[in-house]
Amino acid sequence: MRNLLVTGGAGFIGSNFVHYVVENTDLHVTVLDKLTYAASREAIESLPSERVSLVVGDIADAAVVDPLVASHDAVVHYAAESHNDNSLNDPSPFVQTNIIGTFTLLEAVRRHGVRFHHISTDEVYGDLELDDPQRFTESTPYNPSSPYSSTKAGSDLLVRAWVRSFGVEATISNCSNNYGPWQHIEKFIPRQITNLIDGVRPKLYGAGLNVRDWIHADDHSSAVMTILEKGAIGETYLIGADGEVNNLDTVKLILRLMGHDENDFEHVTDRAGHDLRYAIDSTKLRTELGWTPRFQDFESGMSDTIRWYRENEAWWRPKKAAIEAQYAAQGQ
Ligand code: NAD
Ligand code: TDX
Repeated sequence: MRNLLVTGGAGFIGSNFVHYVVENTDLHVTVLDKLTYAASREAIESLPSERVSLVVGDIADAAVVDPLVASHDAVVHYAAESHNDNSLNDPSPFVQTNIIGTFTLLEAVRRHGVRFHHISTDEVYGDLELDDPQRFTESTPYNPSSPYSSTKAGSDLLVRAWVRSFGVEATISNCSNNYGPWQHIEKFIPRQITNLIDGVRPKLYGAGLNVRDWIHADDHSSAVMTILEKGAIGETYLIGADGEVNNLDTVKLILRLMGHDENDFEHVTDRAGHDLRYAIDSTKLRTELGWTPRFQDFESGMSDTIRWYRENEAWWRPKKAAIEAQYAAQGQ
């Protein structure tokens, strides 16, 4: 394997993976990214041009995808519409990119016999009760709740069928909630950090008892590289770092680390169909492939993330007013 095609490599997690590949391997990376509102060209432009090149294009455009796939040894597929709240306002780009885009890539890897790794989410499994002793495993039945998670579930099922019916050499990973640098400020953690920088109180959906299983984006990248190198074709691996925290405690942690009273937040309109709890059991990845996460301390990972948003205001500032206006229109 010498050349990787990374779709969505200008997004939050994809760009982190591109950095990981450059720092830890000799591989060349081609990023295929449509540069939607969620992309950051800046996230990858500091990387050496002899290691990373960017092709601006749509994963649902077969004329772009086919020759690119043909000239690479493996595809790592991050590109997606990724925000649940947006999917409630307009599901259409989610169906187009997450389902038709994945289908287009699968047809190309089928035609050219190229290795494929599909990036997905724990949200395909629906949600858990707060006191459920079981966490999600690779055999949990699919039960997605939102337009976003249902289109990710649809894309996972396409990958499984292309493996079984056409012998495509693919693996799938379903990861829990990521945090870290370059996450779009529409998402929970960066939204609250940038609100506080602006002197605005954090906004908690509903009572804030919803639990998310946080993992640092760097750990997601090391897990994906492990699966690419050692994963068994046709297998699914769940990626998680035992990071369950409810939203209320997360907001209190951010407030405390940024020097505010822990109770200085406000409750806002809840998300429709809001999943209660996600929790990943990553035993298979750890025991079969020997992966372990590096970031085990949420508080220090959060401190680093807060520092990053303080130091990179020039990147997020131009997006902030429009995002907040959109949320305000929804009572959020
Ligand atoms: P993101 O929204 O930050 O980035 C998505 C990237 O995909 C952007 O650069 C965007 O321009 C690109 N893109 C969108 N549509 C495209 C298209 N049609 N053609 C080409 N490029 C396109 O998303 P993220 O949070 O980095 O998530 C990346 C992947 O990881 C997604 O597949 C998502 O489902 C999955 N995932 C995310 C999380 C999380 O916590 N954010 C957790 C588990 C899995
Ligand atoms: O302002 C907010 N207040 C709030 O309480 C926002 C934006 C969110 N929330 C809540 C909703 C969720 O319970 O915080 C939690 C996290 O919200 P998001 O950052 O929107 O993430 P989530 O919906 O959990 O999905 C994320 O993890 C799984 C990613 O966006 C998905 O791409 C990934 O698949």
